[in-house]
Amino acid sequence: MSKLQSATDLPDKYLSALASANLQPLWPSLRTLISHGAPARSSIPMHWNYPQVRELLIQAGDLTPIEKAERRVLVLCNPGLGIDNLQATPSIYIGLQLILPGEDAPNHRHSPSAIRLIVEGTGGFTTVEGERLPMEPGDLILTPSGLWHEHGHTGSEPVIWMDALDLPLIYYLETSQAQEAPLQHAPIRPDSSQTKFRRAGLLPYSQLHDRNPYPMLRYPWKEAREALTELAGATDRDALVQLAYVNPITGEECLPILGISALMLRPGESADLGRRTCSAVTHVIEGIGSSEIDDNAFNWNPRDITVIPPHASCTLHNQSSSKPAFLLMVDDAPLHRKLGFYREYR
Ligand code: 1HN
Repeated sequence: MSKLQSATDLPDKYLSALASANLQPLWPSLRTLISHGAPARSSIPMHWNYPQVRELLIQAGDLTPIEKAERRVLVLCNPGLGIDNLQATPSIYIGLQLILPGEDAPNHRHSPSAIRLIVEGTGGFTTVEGERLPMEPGDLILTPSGLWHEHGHTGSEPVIWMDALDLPLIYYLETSQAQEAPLQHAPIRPDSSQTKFRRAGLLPYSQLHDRNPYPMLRYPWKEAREALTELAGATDRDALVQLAYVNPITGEECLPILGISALMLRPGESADLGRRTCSAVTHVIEGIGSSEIDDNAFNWNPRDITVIPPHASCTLHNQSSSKPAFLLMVDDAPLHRKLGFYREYR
């Protein structure tokens, strides 16, 4: 592969003539833009200990009234991408959000899609398009692009959840926008995970011809944990125990860009995830362990959050020899699959 000319090899006069005409030569940047071998990468493996973030988030509860924040969130920023850019990975935004008893986070909708994973506390709820979704630790709640959503809290302790949004990408596309509306006082419907989609393999008959793109918005952890435990019993020791969260009607991923899955590591298990083209973020629902991501090793405890950059190698270890560990994974694999270059390799 021949070395290409760099900009400094060109006469200054020529370079300033190009710049004043809003032109750039391609060839000095070509090898970075389409890197041969591994892609150019700025994001780095990262890890946040939950107690440290929690302490600062609880302080925000004293410092910033909900009316002055709309959403009281601390954003987990990957320094490789510049901490002002609010990116955990190139495409994934991650925040930890606090709501205190009696507070309302007002109703709005926006073009980015969000998922929420409840981290601690009970009594919180999100209302999405008139459907009231209770928040119990470990539950997953979707607020897809364009759906009205608001949060409330009728319990007595702080409620904290992890938000994951496809915001970096939507913002980059210059199409991130929101609208506000009064709180949803309409009759509150119960959550469809408990009514219409109670069992895998059984659908309300009308859904065969009347398809809602986002039929189920809450995935209770109690059910996902049971399903993982059953799956572990039917999975070879050397295979991953992993469940994808999908649309119960189509079986496809829940959201267009972000993918969600839950992993169980059996006692003492090490799982080599290899390398994937996509980026990912893991959140520990239960258990203790460690993640080796390229040359970094992070020990984790419940509620910690770890970033796996695109193309990084990743091996997960459950450090308990008696208890399983459970991780939630958010990634941008659905987008990579749609773009036709999703790949897993070693
Ligand atoms: C948002 O709407 C929420 O609804 C949380 O709770 C975090 C981050 C960026 C943009 C919109 C929410 C957000 C957000």
